[in-house]
Amino acid sequence: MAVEQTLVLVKPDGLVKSLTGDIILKLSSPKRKIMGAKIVTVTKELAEEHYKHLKDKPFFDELIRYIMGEFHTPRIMALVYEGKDAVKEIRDIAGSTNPEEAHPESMRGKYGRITTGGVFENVIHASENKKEAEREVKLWFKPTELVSTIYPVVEREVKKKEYIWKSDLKK
Ligand code: 3AN
Repeated sequence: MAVEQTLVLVKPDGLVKSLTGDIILKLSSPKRKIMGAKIVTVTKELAEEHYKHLKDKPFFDELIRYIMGEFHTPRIMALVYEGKDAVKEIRDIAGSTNPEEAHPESMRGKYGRITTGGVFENVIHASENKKEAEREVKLWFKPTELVSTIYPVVEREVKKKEYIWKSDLKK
Protein backbone atom coordinates (compact mmCIF):
# COMPACT_ATOMS: atom_id res chain seq x y z
CA MET A 1 0.00 0.00 0.00
CA ALA A 2 1.25 3.43 -0.93
CA VAL A 3 1.61 6.35 1.46
CA GLU A 4 -1.26 8.74 0.74
CA GLN A 5 -2.56 12.08 1.93
CA THR A 6 -6.19 12.86 2.58
CA LEU A 7 -8.29 15.82 3.68
CA VAL A 8 -10.60 15.62 6.68
CA LEU A 9 -13.08 18.32 7.63
CA VAL A 10 -14.89 18.31 10.94
CA LYS A 11 -18.02 20.09 9.78
CA PRO A 12 -19.89 22.83 11.71
CA ASP A 13 -22.28 20.29 13.28
CA GLY A 14 -19.24 18.34 14.50
CA LEU A 15 -17.87 21.47 16.15
CA VAL A 16 -21.09 22.51 17.92
CA LYS A 17 -21.56 18.94 19.13
CA SER A 18 -17.99 18.99 20.58
CA LEU A 19 -16.96 16.02 18.49
CA THR A 20 -13.48 17.16 17.44
CA GLY A 21 -11.75 15.27 20.25
CA ASP A 22 -13.64 12.07 19.56
CA ILE A 23 -13.00 12.31 15.82
CA ILE A 24 -9.26 12.98 16.22
CA LEU A 25 -9.02 10.09 18.67
CA LYS A 26 -10.76 7.76 16.20
CA LEU A 27 -8.41 8.87 13.41
CA SER A 28 -5.31 8.42 15.59
CA SER A 29 -3.13 5.51 14.58
CA PRO A 30 0.60 4.76 14.52
CA LYS A 31 0.02 4.33 10.76
CA ARG A 32 -0.96 7.98 10.28
CA LYS A 33 0.47 11.44 10.83
CA ILE A 34 -1.29 14.81 10.94
CA MET A 35 0.46 17.02 8.37
CA GLY A 36 -1.63 20.16 8.90
CA ALA A 37 -4.55 21.39 10.99
CA LYS A 38 -6.51 24.62 11.26
CA ILE A 39 -9.88 26.18 12.04
CA VAL A 40 -11.43 27.85 9.00
CA THR A 41 -14.38 30.15 8.44
CA VAL A 42 -15.66 28.84 5.12
CA THR A 43 -16.38 31.42 2.41
CA LYS A 44 -19.07 30.85 -0.22
CA GLU A 45 -16.34 30.66 -2.85
CA LEU A 46 -14.43 27.94 -0.97
CA ALA A 47 -17.62 25.99 -0.22
CA GLU A 48 -18.76 26.07 -3.86
CA GLU A 49 -15.34 25.04 -5.14
CA HIS A 50 -15.11 22.17 -2.65
CA TYR A 51 -18.54 20.82 -3.61
CA LYS A 52 -18.45 21.76 -7.30
CA HIS A 53 -19.23 18.14 -8.33
CA LEU A 54 -22.65 18.55 -6.65
CA LYS A 55 -23.53 21.87 -8.31
CA ASP A 56 -26.59 20.47 -10.09
CA LYS A 57 -28.04 18.64 -7.09
CA PRO A 58 -31.30 19.95 -5.59
CA PHE A 59 -29.66 20.13 -2.14
CA PHE A 60 -26.63 22.18 -3.33
CA ASP A 61 -27.72 25.54 -1.87
CA GLU A 62 -28.56 23.99 1.50
CA LEU A 63 -25.26 22.10 1.45
CA ILE A 64 -23.32 25.33 0.90
CA ARG A 65 -25.20 27.02 3.77
CA TYR A 66 -24.52 23.98 5.96
CA ILE A 67 -20.76 23.83 5.31
CA MET A 68 -20.54 27.61 5.80
CA GLY A 69 -22.02 27.02 9.25
CA GLU A 70 -25.31 28.86 8.86
CA PHE A 71 -27.13 26.22 10.86
CA HIS A 72 -24.48 25.69 13.54
CA THR A 73 -21.33 27.80 13.81
CA PRO A 74 -19.32 29.51 11.05
CA ARG A 75 -16.24 27.33 11.29
CA ILE A 76 -14.87 23.94 10.44
CA MET A 77 -11.67 22.12 11.41
CA ALA A 78 -9.51 21.10 8.46
CA LEU A 79 -6.89 18.38 8.78
CA VAL A 80 -4.48 16.67 6.43
CA TYR A 81 -3.55 13.09 7.28
CA GLU A 82 -0.78 11.04 5.72
CA GLY A 83 -0.37 7.30 5.94
CA LYS A 84 -0.53 3.99 4.15
CA ASP A 85 -3.95 3.52 2.55
CA ALA A 86 -5.09 6.67 4.41
CA VAL A 87 -7.84 7.62 1.93
CA LYS A 88 -9.82 4.39 2.24
CA GLU A 89 -9.12 3.82 5.91
CA ILE A 90 -10.34 7.31 6.85
CA ARG A 91 -13.37 7.03 4.53
CA ASP A 92 -14.26 3.82 6.36
CA ILE A 93 -13.95 5.53 9.75
CA ALA A 94 -16.13 8.39 8.45
CA GLY A 95 -18.83 6.03 7.12
CA SER A 96 -21.32 6.24 4.24
CA THR A 97 -22.59 9.60 2.99
CA ASN A 98 -26.14 8.95 4.18
CA PRO A 99 -25.99 8.84 7.99
CA GLU A 100 -28.96 6.46 8.08
CA GLU A 101 -27.05 3.96 5.97
CA ALA A 102 -23.67 4.48 7.64
CA HIS A 103 -22.26 1.74 9.88
CA PRO A 104 -23.44 2.47 13.44
CA GLU A 105 -19.86 2.63 14.72
CA SER A 106 -18.67 4.99 11.98
CA MET A 107 -18.55 8.72 12.73
CA ARG A 108 -21.48 9.44 10.44
CA GLY A 109 -23.47 6.45 11.75
CA LYS A 110 -22.85 7.54 15.33
CA TYR A 111 -23.33 11.27 15.07
CA GLY A 112 -24.90 12.13 11.71
CA ARG A 113 -28.54 12.98 11.08
CA ILE A 114 -30.85 13.96 8.24
CA THR A 115 -32.64 17.23 8.85
CA THR A 116 -36.34 17.68 8.17
CA GLY A 117 -35.19 19.83 5.22
CA GLY A 118 -33.35 16.79 3.82
CA VAL A 119 -29.74 17.86 4.42
CA PHE A 120 -27.33 15.13 5.43
CA GLU A 121 -25.60 16.59 8.47
CA ASN A 122 -22.87 14.02 8.57
CA VAL A 123 -20.28 15.63 10.85
CA ILE A 124 -17.14 14.80 8.90
CA HIS A 125 -15.78 15.02 5.37
CA ALA A 126 -13.07 12.68 4.12
CA SER A 127 -11.64 12.74 0.59
CA GLU A 128 -13.14 10.13 -1.71
CA ASN A 129 -10.01 9.06 -3.60
CA LYS A 130 -6.36 10.04 -4.13
CA LYS A 131 -7.09 12.46 -6.97
CA GLU A 132 -9.81 14.26 -5.00
CA ALA A 133 -7.56 14.28 -1.94
CA GLU A 134 -4.85 16.17 -3.83
CA ARG A 135 -7.38 18.67 -5.20
CA GLU A 136 -8.91 19.21 -1.77
CA VAL A 137 -5.65 19.45 0.18
CA LYS A 138 -4.45 22.09 -2.31
CA LEU A 139 -7.77 23.94 -2.06
CA TRP A 140 -7.83 24.12 1.74
CA PHE A 141 -4.12 24.45 2.57
CA LYS A 142 -1.20 26.53 1.37
CA PRO A 143 2.12 24.63 1.09
CA THR A 144 3.49 26.56 4.09
CA GLU A 145 0.60 25.42 6.29
CA LEU A 146 1.73 21.80 6.08
CA VAL A 147 4.68 20.38 8.00
CA SER A 148 6.25 19.13 4.78
CA THR A 149 5.69 19.83 1.12
CA ILE A 150 3.72 16.80 0.04
CA TYR A 151 3.18 18.07 -3.51
CA PRO A 152 5.68 19.95 -5.73
CA VAL A 153 6.01 23.65 -4.95
CA VAL A 154 7.55 26.69 -6.64
CA GLU A 155 8.77 29.88 -5.06
CA ARG A 156 7.12 33.17 -5.96
CA GLU A 157 7.68 36.65 -4.70
CA VAL A 158 4.60 38.45 -3.46
CA LYS A 159 4.23 41.81 -1.84
CA LYS A 160 1.27 41.95 0.49
CA LYS A 161 -0.05 43.37 3.72
CA GLU A 162 -0.34 41.08 6.71
CA TYR A 163 -1.74 41.29 10.22
CA ILE A 164 0.70 41.01 13.11
CA TRP A 165 0.08 41.22 16.86
CA LYS A 166 0.03 44.89 17.83
CA SER A 167 2.35 44.17 20.78
CA ASP A 168 4.95 42.85 18.32
CA LEU A 169 5.15 46.17 16.49
CA LYS A 170 8.64 47.60 17.17
CA LYS A 171 8.89 51.37 17.22
P1 3AN B 1 -19.18 12.32 0.61
O1 3AN B 1 -19.16 13.50 1.56
O2 3AN B 1 -19.53 11.04 1.31
O3 3AN B 1 -17.95 12.22 -0.25
P2 3AN B 1 -20.68 13.63 -1.51
O4 3AN B 1 -19.43 14.32 -1.94
O5 3AN B 1 -21.53 12.96 -2.56
O6 3AN B 1 -20.40 12.54 -0.38
O7 3AN B 1 -21.62 14.67 -0.78
C1 3AN B 1 -21.10 15.75 -0.11
C2 3AN B 1 -22.07 16.18 0.98
O8 3AN B 1 -23.31 16.54 0.41
C3 3AN B 1 -22.38 15.07 1.95
N1 3AN B 1 -21.38 14.92 2.97
C4 3AN B 1 -23.73 15.50 2.48
O9 3AN B 1 -23.57 16.49 3.51
C5 3AN B 1 -24.37 16.15 1.26
N2 3AN B 1 -25.22 15.21 0.52
C6 3AN B 1 -24.81 14.27 -0.33
N3 3AN B 1 -25.83 13.60 -0.85
C7 3AN B 1 -26.95 14.15 -0.33
C8 3AN B 1 -28.34 13.90 -0.47
N4 3AN B 1 -28.80 12.94 -1.30
N5 3AN B 1 -29.21 14.66 0.22
C9 3AN B 1 -28.77 15.63 1.03
N6 3AN B 1 -27.45 15.94 1.23
C10 3AN B 1 -26.55 15.20 0.56
